[in-house]
Amino acid sequence: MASIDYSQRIPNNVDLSSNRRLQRALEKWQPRFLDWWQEMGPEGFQAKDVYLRTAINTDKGGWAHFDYVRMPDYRWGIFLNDREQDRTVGFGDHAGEPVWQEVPGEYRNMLRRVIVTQADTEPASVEQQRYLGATAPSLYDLRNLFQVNVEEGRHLWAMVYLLHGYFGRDGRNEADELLDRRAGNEDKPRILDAFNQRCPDWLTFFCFTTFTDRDGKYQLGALAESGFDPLARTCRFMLTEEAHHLFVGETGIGRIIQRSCDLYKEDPNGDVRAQGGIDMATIQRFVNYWYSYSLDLFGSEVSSNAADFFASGLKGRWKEESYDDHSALNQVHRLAVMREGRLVDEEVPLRNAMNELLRGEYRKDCEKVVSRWNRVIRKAGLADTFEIKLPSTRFHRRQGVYADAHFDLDGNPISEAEWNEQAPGWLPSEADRDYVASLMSPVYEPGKMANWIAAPRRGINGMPSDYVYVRTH
Ligand code: BYC
Ligand code: FE
Ligand code: FE
Repeated sequence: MASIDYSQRIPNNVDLSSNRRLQRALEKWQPRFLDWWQEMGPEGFQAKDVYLRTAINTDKGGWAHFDYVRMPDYRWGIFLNDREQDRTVGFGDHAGEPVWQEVPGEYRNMLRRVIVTQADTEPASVEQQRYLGATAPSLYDLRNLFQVNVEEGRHLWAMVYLLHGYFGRDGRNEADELLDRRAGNEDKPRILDAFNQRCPDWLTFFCFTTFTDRDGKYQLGALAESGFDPLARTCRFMLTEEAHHLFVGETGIGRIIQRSCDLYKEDPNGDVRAQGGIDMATIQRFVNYWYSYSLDLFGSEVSSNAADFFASGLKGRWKEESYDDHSALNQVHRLAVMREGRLVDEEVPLRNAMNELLRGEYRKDCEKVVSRWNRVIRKAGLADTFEIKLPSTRFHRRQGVYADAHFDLDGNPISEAEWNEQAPGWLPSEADRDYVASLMSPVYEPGKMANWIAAPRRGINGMPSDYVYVRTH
């Protein structure tokens, strides 16, 4: 069951050939996807051999096979984790009932919306990252970018399978629209804000894969709990792919910090920019920007949508099994809200605070990442000079209960005038972006690194660091 049938036009482990209607529908969507990939996927490298991993089965260890592949020949397919015997809904009003193998009619619209929202982010990120190949700091990084890109493409397949397989005609329409919207396009933007932001440089890319892909980890984790079993099973496998994206982000920023520390020590005045590196203050401003945009992806702190998702058994909490009570009724969550210009603590019913709970788990995870970055600084002997810090979850928010007010990095309310005065020191300025852009020249020589980033500790799949991860010519 877990092993994947690659003899089919659409590789899968769901016995697709036994459902001719679905197979035909997906085979009609496939060329549209490939057109989209050619048009909006990685620019300039479609004909190059890339050392990529492909899934061979969905078992825990050893699911990956590595080889040179041209990206358009990557075998995008449909891979679900195995079905669990006698699985029951783990939370909400249907806790204890058998999970659904078909869409429950009363929740159809809600479920479709969640799946479409999840799906929309996947192609969006590929679109945002499509020009980065032209400025890759090394072949190792170039390969990692493309690995992330093809897997986000596969995540789109994962969701489109659900739309085609379980939602009939409107599912097919949604699947088509997923290829029509465009990241950052004014007329047909992607659904969530972070996926309409520009990703023009590699500092941004590594912030995105650290913070925005990490929203993916937590959202997929919540959906992996779903009582709609096909969604739970597909998200579980997506999570195993996601881990690599987070690795790329965290180690990418870690290597920039490492290099920044080295250059700081080399320069007589500690001027990292004078040495062609990215100074810690700039890294911090990019972190502030992407962390806050990614916090927005969890939706409002107080949300009746979130309460409905939980009540219906469609979207659970992070590691739902770790809770004693799975109804989340007769409980409250305390949070600070703005009342007449001041922060006051209020209680909201726990079910309405599900977005905030998930955001809390996410924040804790981000803090661990930041402490690992600070370890790099400490090892360089610069702990007294530099520290990366996450801003308050109230800082620079566009969604939720803090969106209408201004807060400093510590989460204290400030006036609009104060905000306007301080924000340029807290968020990337045009000059920062121009400076970072000025460093972005490609390095395609095996084993060589751009000056602003340290070499990775090890290569991919046990390969040496000077391995030809992408055959650029
Ligand atoms: N931008 O009650 P509210 C990933 C909308 S990332 C724009 O606050 P709700 C990946 C919201 O849609 C994971 N609009 O929120 C990462 C609603 O609109 P409507 C993606 C936003 O519904 C990197 C209104 O505001 N997965 O996989 O409780 C690379 C009020 O809604 C935003 C998911 O998101 C925003 N940031 O929760 C590749 C999981 N936030 O309906 C991939 C599925 C909110 O009034 N999605 N709005 O028109 C969900 O579970 C929920 O839709 C959300 C929002 C958590 C996003
Ligand atoms: Fe994804
Ligand atoms: Fe991802």
